[in-house]
Amino acid sequence: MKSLAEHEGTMTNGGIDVANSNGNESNLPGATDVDVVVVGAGFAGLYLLHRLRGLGMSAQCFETAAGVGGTWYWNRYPGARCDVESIDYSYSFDAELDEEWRWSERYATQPEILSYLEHVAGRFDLLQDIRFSTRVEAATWDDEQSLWRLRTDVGEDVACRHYVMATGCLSQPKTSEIEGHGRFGGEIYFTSRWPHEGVDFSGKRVGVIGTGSSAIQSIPVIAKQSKELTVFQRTPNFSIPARNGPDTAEKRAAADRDRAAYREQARRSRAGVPVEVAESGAMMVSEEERNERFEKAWSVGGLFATIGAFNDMLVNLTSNETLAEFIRDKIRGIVKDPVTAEALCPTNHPFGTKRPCLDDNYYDTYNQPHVKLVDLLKDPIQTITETGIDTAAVSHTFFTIVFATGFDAMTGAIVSVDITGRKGLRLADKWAEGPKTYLGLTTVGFPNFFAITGPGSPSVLSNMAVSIEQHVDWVCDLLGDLCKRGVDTIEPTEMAEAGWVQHVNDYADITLYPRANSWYMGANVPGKARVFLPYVGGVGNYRAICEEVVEKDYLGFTLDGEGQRQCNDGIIRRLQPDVAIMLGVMASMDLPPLESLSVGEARAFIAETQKQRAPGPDVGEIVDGQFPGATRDLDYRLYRPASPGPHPIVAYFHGGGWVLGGAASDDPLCRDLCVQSDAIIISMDYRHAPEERFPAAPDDGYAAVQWIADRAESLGGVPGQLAVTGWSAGANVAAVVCQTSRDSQGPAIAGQVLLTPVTDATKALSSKAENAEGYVLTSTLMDWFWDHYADPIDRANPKASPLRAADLSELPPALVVTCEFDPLRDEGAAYADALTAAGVDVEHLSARGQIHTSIPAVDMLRSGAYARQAMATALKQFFATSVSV
Ligand code: NA7
Repeated sequence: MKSLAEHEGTMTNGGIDVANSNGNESNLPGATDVDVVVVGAGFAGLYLLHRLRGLGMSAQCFETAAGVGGTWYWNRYPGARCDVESIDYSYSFDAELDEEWRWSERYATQPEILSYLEHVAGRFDLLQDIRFSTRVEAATWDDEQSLWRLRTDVGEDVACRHYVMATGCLSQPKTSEIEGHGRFGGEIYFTSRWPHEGVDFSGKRVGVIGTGSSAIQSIPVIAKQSKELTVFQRTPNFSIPARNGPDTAEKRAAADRDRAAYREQARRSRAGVPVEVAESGAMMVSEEERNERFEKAWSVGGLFATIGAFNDMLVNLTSNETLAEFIRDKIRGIVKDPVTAEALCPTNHPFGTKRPCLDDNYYDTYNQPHVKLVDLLKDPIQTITETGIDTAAVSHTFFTIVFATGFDAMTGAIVSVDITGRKGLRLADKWAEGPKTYLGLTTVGFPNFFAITGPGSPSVLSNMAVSIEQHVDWVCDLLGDLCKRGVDTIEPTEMAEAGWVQHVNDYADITLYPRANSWYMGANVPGKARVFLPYVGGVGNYRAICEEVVEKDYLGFTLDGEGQRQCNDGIIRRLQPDVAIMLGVMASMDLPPLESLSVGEARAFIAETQKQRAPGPDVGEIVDGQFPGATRDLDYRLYRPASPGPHPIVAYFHGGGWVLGGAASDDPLCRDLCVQSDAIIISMDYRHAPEERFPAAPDDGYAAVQWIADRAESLGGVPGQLAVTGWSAGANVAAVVCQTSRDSQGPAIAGQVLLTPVTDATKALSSKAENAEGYVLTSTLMDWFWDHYADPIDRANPKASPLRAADLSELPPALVVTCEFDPLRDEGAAYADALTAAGVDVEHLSARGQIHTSIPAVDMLRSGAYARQAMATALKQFFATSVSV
């Protein structure tokens, strides 16, 4: 290994030769010692060095440890293994390496993984560029010279153009917050910093604190040696049998058949592992089939078989609970003492929202007479003493205490270096309320700084080997490109970063993950911001995003070089993630545009798709009936809450462009509104175009509210407590009904909730052009609806375009919901503004990232739940302030 000071001759600096430097010379203006400094010599650091060398860039790696391996250097505790199969958890960048290295087990042990990494370091001659036993303590951006100045713990200063933290996600041990930590007179070990010579537990009384992965792997091994073992458990964890052994023949065959294709499949997969993706949710099959699939997953073992048994484990609480209970039953079946078994059963978080563990006889270990579990929820630790651990009830005496208490995950290692960016901004301060990154790779204020598998990237929710390679490739391709272009600095923009942070949170929020106090949420470290740290959108999807950023010429980045500056500002993902997934599925189905069908075909198509939808939540009662419309009888469907009545009544008008749909077509939304508002929802049909054109629909709508008002009591309602709501064309009907009722001294309407209403056919508002295509309701489809519904001359009539009414005063209070990617967005917003200007009490909810059809998709799109909740809340408020008669 050559030290920096020993380097001679010239080095490249972004393609420009500069004098090499050492010591003080590195402080010469603009002089860099190396192009890139890499911190960490684990999986990421090693591959980085290899790639940078290939680019002809000079690089220096600093590593605190005395050898390569990163987390696999430090985590040497007994039983330490990876929880991803080794066939997958290995490099793919070199076909020969991939071919020549054979793992001895399905899940390799820590020594085997470490020897693999040592082999890689030797095979690619990487050691010469790594400075071991050297920690980077501080890094400061020199804005004048556009370079980073680093200081190591041996007092060395290094200047570099680019600075890459390859420090891993789980490498900074969590400091112990347990009182009395320093007092213990016996042996203390941390699973994350295990002695190289190993630990002999023979004949000893041992206490283990923690029941995460490290504990669950080491406890069965420690139990074999120790005289007595006491495990202190704060939160029981789900653990699945690893079923370790040789690779399964099936897996080996799949990998060997076409290794390149196998690796590519992993890169485009959800978690970085090529597995079959289940197509159904757990509640879509019978209980028998569900249990069969769980049994199969249990017998195969491993994380992916279990989590992948159904496609909704991490988004649907009911589905998740079936698996959670299946595992709890397994625990009860294995552990003989019922009190211990029950204490080991996790109940405070859904399966998978804390990292599930893989074990080798973990639960069975508690059947051994010398192994005991202390349930800290019942008997918490008070202090560590000179001789052991005092809980509230018992003084435990130990010879050895093992801390398996985890890590300051994802951000801990990065901010443990004192990193200062532009204008003296410290990264630790910037991230105090939670990390803010663009793509999990870069952060505003810190030019030329990259974090491999940083917060906001798939990282710990994926096979790290795949995610590391992807990040390293992305960074190195970028550096090569910047070098060619003569760009000196790259930095994300505020807008891009804020958009990415939002997208990461949006994704987390449609899953169950935020429900657990996990290290994914930063919840294991006292005082750490509670923010979901990794990106849950999946490895393949994330890779496509990173590729798109480059295709769009570094969207969201500012690039600066001599005489050049480029900034393609923007946000890479703005749609709500579940909406984007739904649009992707629809696109893959290659459905015909509705407007290309005849009206009959379009109605049949909609009816068919509705049959395939889940119904939405249960209500107390559903009654179908008929009411007299303006000219003939029409259908209604009444949804009654389960709570005792009488209830206020809401007349609901369905969507469908005055052409499609019926009283039952918005069933899930009506059920949801009924449950959440505790009101009777009556979905009132109206005559449809083209058979019965304008003004048939609003005339029927008005007849509907008159009919309800006349018999509110017999319908189970509270007389005088009547509101209207509707979606799209139905919201248009609802808005017109309010105007008609005002003008005709009709029934008093307590309020109107208008979801993405049609309000004006005549104005060319920008949302029509912006969202003309791609978001289900296209501008051509809207034109098709209008053409069927109303002659051009009628469209300016306020009964067709309520925004054109001469007077909007004295109308009922309103909630108007508009969606960002909806051609109708601006006309809904204009109606809200016009109502406000007329003195009406209006709330306008602008739903970010939503499309015209997404809020009613109760059964599919969780991201719209808050808007549905707001609609129900508005209804409740209308009734709370209205006067019953
Ligand atoms: P984890 O999974 O964070 O587990 C740490 C365990 O230590 C967990 O059971 C914690 O309980 C427990 N803990 C932490 N602090 C305390 C205190 N003060 N008192 C009692 N118990 C405590 O870390 P691991 O090293 O096991 O695994 C990390 C990852 O590495 C793993 O997920 C795999 O991806 C590989 P808590 O749950 O916080 O109540």
